[in-house]
Amino acid sequence: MRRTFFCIDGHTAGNPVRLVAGAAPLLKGASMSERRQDFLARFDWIRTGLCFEPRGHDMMSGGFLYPPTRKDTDIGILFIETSGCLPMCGHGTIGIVTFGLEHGLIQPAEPGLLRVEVPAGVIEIRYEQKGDKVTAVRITNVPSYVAAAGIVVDIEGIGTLSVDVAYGGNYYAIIEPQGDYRGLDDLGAARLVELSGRVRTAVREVFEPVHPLDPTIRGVSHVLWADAPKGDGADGRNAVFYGDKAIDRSPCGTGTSARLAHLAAQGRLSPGDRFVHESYIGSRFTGRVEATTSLGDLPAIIPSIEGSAIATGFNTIWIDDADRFWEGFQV
Ligand code: PYC
Repeated sequence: MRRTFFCIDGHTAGNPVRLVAGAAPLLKGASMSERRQDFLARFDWIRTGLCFEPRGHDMMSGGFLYPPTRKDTDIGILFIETSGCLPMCGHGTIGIVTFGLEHGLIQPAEPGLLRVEVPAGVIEIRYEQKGDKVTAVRITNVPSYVAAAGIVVDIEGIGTLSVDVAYGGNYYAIIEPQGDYRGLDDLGAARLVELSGRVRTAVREVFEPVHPLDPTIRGVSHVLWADAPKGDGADGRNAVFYGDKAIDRSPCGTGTSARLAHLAAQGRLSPGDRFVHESYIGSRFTGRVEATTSLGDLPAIIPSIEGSAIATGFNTIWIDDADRFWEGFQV
């Protein structure tokens, strides 16, 4: 049997986005969070087939558009990525919304504004369009908060680190320069990948964050190495690790949201403050602390992130069970 997926490929600030515009499976569930669980249980081969080698690579991510389950939203997004189906993905949303608008797959009721249902909740999008090009997308993201501070882990190859855990749509282990972590330029990408895997395992052994309103969102999935900015006009730099081998080429939307919550909790940012975040390759998102709020009993912020995406082409991909690697593979 062969299944054909019509995709629009591109990138947001350098990180890949594959919008799967055809052949989205029909999902069960009364919310995008429930549909995410259904997809993982019954259709995960689509994710691995489209994201893993030989059709994808270590950084591959993207998503499907769905009719939303809520009347107060315009569209739903289900994210796919090498590590699973993320509750929320910032660079993915910027790419999916850009390609969807540019190719007529999203028809907004009010130009410039969209409310989008994602597994992590409802986000608001404001975008700018010039002719047929979407030039900027700003996401007002889900409430973001610090789940733990000062978790001490001993990591082979870099020693003792104090790690904080913050949520911005996914849970991040955040590491500021300290001890033998002197900054990103001190560690090459290969070392970052190796150390990040160890950090994530060590943190998972001692702490499992659980989202106060949706217990299906749990556990540290990403590692964010924070650093001082490199370029003029930026406020910070990061390298975000996800999956098993990926360093985000973008400044990472949910990572930037988690970092904003982290800096706000430490009194280093206040509502209204902007924070220009540079990625490992020097691309940028503009973050902002929009407001303070609460999540369950916990203090939280509403962050926004702004960036842009570029479509690079159409890609019609087959998954054929005559292919030994129909489900994809990772090495
Ligand atoms: O932009 O939120 C993001 C993201 C998550 C994983 C990779 N990028």
